[in-house]
Amino acid sequence: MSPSANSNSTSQTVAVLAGGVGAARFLRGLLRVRRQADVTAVVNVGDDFVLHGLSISPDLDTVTYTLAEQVNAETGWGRRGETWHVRTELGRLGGQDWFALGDLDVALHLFRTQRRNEGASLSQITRELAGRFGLELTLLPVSDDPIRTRITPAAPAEAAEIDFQEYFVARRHGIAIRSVRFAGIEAARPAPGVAEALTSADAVVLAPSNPFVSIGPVVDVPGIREILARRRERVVAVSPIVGGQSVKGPAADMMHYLGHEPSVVGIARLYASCAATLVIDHADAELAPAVARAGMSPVVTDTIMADVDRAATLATATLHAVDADIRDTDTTRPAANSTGTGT
Ligand code: FO1
Repeated sequence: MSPSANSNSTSQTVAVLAGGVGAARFLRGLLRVRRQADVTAVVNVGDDFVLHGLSISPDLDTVTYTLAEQVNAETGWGRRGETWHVRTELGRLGGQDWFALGDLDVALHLFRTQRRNEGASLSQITRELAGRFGLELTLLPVSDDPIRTRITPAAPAEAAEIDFQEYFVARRHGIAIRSVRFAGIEAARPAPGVAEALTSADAVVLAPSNPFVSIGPVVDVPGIREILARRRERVVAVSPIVGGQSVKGPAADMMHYLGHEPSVVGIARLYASCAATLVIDHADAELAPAVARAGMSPVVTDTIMADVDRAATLATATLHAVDADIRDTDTTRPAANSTGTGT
């Protein structure tokens, strides 16, 4: 824990809406400036699927491995120091090896699958796994109910609808898409603790994750968007788009295909109803007035998390942004196109 954790006046308890790699890196930085006990991560489960009969929750695992310093730093997912005997043998046998499951990772999926078969909920299993990886933050799947992200390709020759991992991994998110939906979400309830954390946190952060397939299946769980909208001044988003490009993954391409401007302004239009502040990179500073016109207070800072120190600096700027926004709301709110520095 950094010495700054207790020595500044910014929001103490923090809830983070999280996808995979970008969110995990943000959380790692956040835990340099906040105590684990003060942080709750509410994680996307739309990417979850069953392969070889195993229950796989990629975003929960990416967050767990990253915060436990066990992640493969190159890919951002999977285990550090992984071996691949199972996958190699599976390929030799002619089995499905398109989704890379390392040996250590397989053990975790076996554990989750066994516990599911015993009747444990995903949030209970996630708590057990977080404890076994030595984590003390509250790590929650957004829901214990099944939510599955499904993608409709744009080309009529393609299948009518494909599973998220088929789009993301098997097709390397390289195809044009027509739409995204979250099967099961209408009936899904927030997992125990999710609504409470989002209601009580001093600050709620939408991590720099894909707005459609990472943050979307979290905020679309019935009740979540309403909580955020009611506490909008306490909600801050970090843009996953820098200079019109995704920092990682297909966010910018998806914005284009789904009819949104692939820029921080497009992000502001998507998030304005449930977050008051948008943290954008210096590369997009000239778009700050347009972000303000789209309904979000822009804060310009360095958002590229090249290492954990920079992620910690971004986390600090993000928390300061919420508090600045609250102060502005309480007293004299600056003109809509003013640009904070985030420090
Ligand atoms: N992503 C890939 O691009 N290729 C893979 O083979 C792959 C395997 C994998 C195994 C376990 C796991 O927890 C994650 C894995 N990921 C892989 C990442 C993951 O599918 C995506 O990053 C997320 O679903 C998007 O957030």
